[in-house]
Amino acid sequence: MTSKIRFPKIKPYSGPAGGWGSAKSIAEIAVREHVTLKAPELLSKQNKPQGYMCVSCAWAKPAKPHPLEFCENGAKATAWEVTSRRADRAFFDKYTLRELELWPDHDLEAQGRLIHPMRWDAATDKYIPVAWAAAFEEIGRELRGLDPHQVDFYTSGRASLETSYMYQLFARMYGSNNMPDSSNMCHESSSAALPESIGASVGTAVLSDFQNTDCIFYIAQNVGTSSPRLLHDLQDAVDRGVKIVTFNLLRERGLERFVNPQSPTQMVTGKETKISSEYYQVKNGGDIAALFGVCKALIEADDTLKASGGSRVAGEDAKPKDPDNAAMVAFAASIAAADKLHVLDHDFINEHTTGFEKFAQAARGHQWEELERVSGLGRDQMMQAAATYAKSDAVMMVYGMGLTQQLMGVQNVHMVCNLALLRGNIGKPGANICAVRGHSNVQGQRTVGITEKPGLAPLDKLSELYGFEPPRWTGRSTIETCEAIMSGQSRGFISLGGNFLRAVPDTAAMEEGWRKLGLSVQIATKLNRSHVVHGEIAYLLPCLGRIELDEQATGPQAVSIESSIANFHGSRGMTKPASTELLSEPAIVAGMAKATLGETKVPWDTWVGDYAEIRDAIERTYPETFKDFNKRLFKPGGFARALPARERKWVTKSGKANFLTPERLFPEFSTSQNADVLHLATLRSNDQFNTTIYGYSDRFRGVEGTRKIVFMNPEDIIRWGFADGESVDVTTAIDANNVRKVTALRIVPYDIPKGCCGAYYPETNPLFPLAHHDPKSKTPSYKLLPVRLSRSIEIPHEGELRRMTP
Ligand SMILES: Nc1nc2c(c(=O)[nH]1)N[C@H]1C(S)=C(S)[C@@H](COP(=O)(O)OP(=O)(O)OC[C@H]3O[C@@H](n4cnc5c(=O)[nH]c(N)nc54)[C@H](O)[C@@H]3O)O[C@H]1N2
Ligand SMILES: Nc1nc2c(c(=O)[nH]1)N[C@H]1C(S)=C(S)[C@@H](COP(=O)(O)OP(=O)(O)OC[C@H]3O[C@@H](n4cnc5c(=O)[nH]c(N)nc54)[C@H](O)[C@@H]3O)O[C@H]1N2
Ligand SMILES: [Mo]
Repeated sequence: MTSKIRFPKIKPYSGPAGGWGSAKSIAEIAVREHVTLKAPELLSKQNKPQGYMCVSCAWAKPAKPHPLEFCENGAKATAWEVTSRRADRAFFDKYTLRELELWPDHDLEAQGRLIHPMRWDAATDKYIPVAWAAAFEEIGRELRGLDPHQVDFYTSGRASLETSYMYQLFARMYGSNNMPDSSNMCHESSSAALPESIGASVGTAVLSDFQNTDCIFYIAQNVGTSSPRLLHDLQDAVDRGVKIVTFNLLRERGLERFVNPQSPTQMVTGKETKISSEYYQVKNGGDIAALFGVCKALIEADDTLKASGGSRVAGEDAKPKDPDNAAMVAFAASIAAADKLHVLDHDFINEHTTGFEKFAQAARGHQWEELERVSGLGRDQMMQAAATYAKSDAVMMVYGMGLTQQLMGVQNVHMVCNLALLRGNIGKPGANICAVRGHSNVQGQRTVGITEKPGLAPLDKLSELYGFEPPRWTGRSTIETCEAIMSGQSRGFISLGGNFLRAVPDTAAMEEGWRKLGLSVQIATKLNRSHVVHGEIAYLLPCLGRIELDEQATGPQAVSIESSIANFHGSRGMTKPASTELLSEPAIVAGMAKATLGETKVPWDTWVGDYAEIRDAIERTYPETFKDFNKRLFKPGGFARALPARERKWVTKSGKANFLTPERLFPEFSTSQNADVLHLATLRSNDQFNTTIYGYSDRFRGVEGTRKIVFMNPEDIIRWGFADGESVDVTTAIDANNVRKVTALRIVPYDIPKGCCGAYYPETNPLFPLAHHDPKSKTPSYKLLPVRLSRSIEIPHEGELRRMTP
């Protein structure tokens, strides 16, 4: 292929999400990956019972799927995996790793599938093929030479339940609980907050809630790009008259309007579905204030009604904060008329919750001016959202990374629960919390024991089943692993998928520590930066992808995953593997385990020969959750995991659902004295899956040909004397002694609240200090970082140079 320079093209996108733009994009990627012929047949099996489960996002797979149960981004992910491109021997012969270090993420992965196991050769600085047995032997020897505290076992959320179960067992039998996971950077704030609030470790929503709901609060999630199949559920809901109340930093196209590419009528007529009935553009980090505003309106309306003798509040004597306030009286009256006087569900609050009074006092205490300043929303907007909420019987709370990747991520999630609890919106049809998960099996990995927290894994059971003493110490999560790598405490890093070095914060500094690892082992499908920067002994072990046929001793195997709504699904690979030299992930884990641990009670070979045996082992370990696992593997719609909170059984310390009052509205650092500080949120384009950059087109945001941009409010651009298209350097405005900088981003004027800016992940990850994370969940604050912009001496990026080799 010839070199191609694509100059950036930046202009607002006027089309809907979905529609012909989506169809065209799918066609383009199929051509690009040379998979045109097999694509249509393959895609018809995506997310279907007896088919394969999409390798992109974790959204639910319905029991009655659409004829084509995939989206534009799912199709891209499929094409990217079944591509006919190969990163083959000739490629690795040609380039040293130092040369490959200069390549952009896109170009590394675009070489295609990895096809041989390889070891880094110091003399030539190249990856050269190695036999699997020799690789396992050396990895085992090296691991045995290390203290288990010095080794980290990372998992990216794609690996199956079967692989993940084997992997955690291997790590624990080796003696380590150091199991950092992509989830630590993702929904860990949910995993920390939901158990405290409602005694569930995951969201409580089921698919049928979308059919029974009256209103959906849609917070901080970009449905059109990150989980497009969910748009079908939203579209159906809108068609039934359901209100969608959106809180987002940006006006995301998928949350505005949608043309269903699978509806011939919509495609031909171009009829669009308007998704959000109310759209609130909140400042990043402003959700606690925004939701407090909604809660305050409800609580004070309830107070007002009570004061006027119109309500029935049991055993409680709250005074309206501002009884003379005509606006509140009118507001209360307007809701009460619709709602037969029940602004709050006091029966639910009394029977099922603790902490209401403290929370209500806090809500009354926050002044509207303060809530407006922090959230960026007007009082009237928060009251409007409150009115819509109060007039709806069953309300769902759907949310994503804009809430979890925050310094106050855990409290953000508490706040979502608080709002739900005010009107009993948990554990009834059409209500519930829906945490939209990212990677296709990230939730399931936790369910089968991938965790650094010994208290969350069934250690006694593992000990009983496999006759070993599992480590009881608390292992490292992602941030702690980064610290250990930087300080040299971590000596060995095993990676089950993912691209750790690009996904974590402070990437430039991290790379220096990473090079000092004694051993780095990467199990992967495609080449990425975490492979070209490497430890002293480095292995790159290529594995089968989920879509590929996995033949073992007893025949073709299936694997399983858990979706966003806690349903388990079997998945059958179907395409011819990219190479005969690939091993499956279970086989690679077993190979390393045997070589490291020697003789154990675990029948590794039997498991690899028949994955049903692994599922039996999972069932023995978790008899309730995985009852009849093999029998139910292909149940249409999946089989559900029991979640007591769905039945209003609260597995919390208090035995109730808890109102948990955020200690403040906004994290500690203050912007008021720092007039020149902007708050950066990192974003995904419509043409990437995490660190996998499919291409340079963010269609919905009108950016084509480059990712080196920063979205700014037009007034901010003028106020600071910048110009549209100008090149700026971005520095972190936290620690003056340790300046982190990303250079030459092109300014793109955008509909984003003043004081906020947006830029792409992972290009801006060098800006994030490791310490800039939620203290409880340790989730990096990727959606809120104070930064400064200055004119750059480098010219603005002229589009990405694509250096594709033939
Ligand atoms: N195509 C595609 N699909 C994906 C992925 C991908 O990269 N590409 N990644 C997968 C993974 S691992 C994950 S975790 C999910 C991520 O999916 P999402 O949860 O959608 O995460 P993001 O795309 O990072 O952005 C979330 C949204 O939050 C908004 N936002 C930012 N800050 C704030 C804030 O402070 N408040 C509010 N209210 N909104 C804010 C942004 O404008 C954006 O619309 O998607 C999964 N699916
Ligand atoms: N600034 C910023 N940083 C972020 C985020 C953000 O929003 N902003 N989001 C965070 C989030 S939510 C997440 S989940 C993390 C993602 O972090 P990771 O999960 O570590 O990263 P991915 O980009 O998903 O990993 C891509 C690589 O996975 C490998 N791979 C793909 N398929 C398979 C497979 O089937 N098996 C194996 N073994 N390997 C495979 C390929 O080699 C590919 O290069 O990033 C986090 N980092
Ligand atoms: Mo994620």
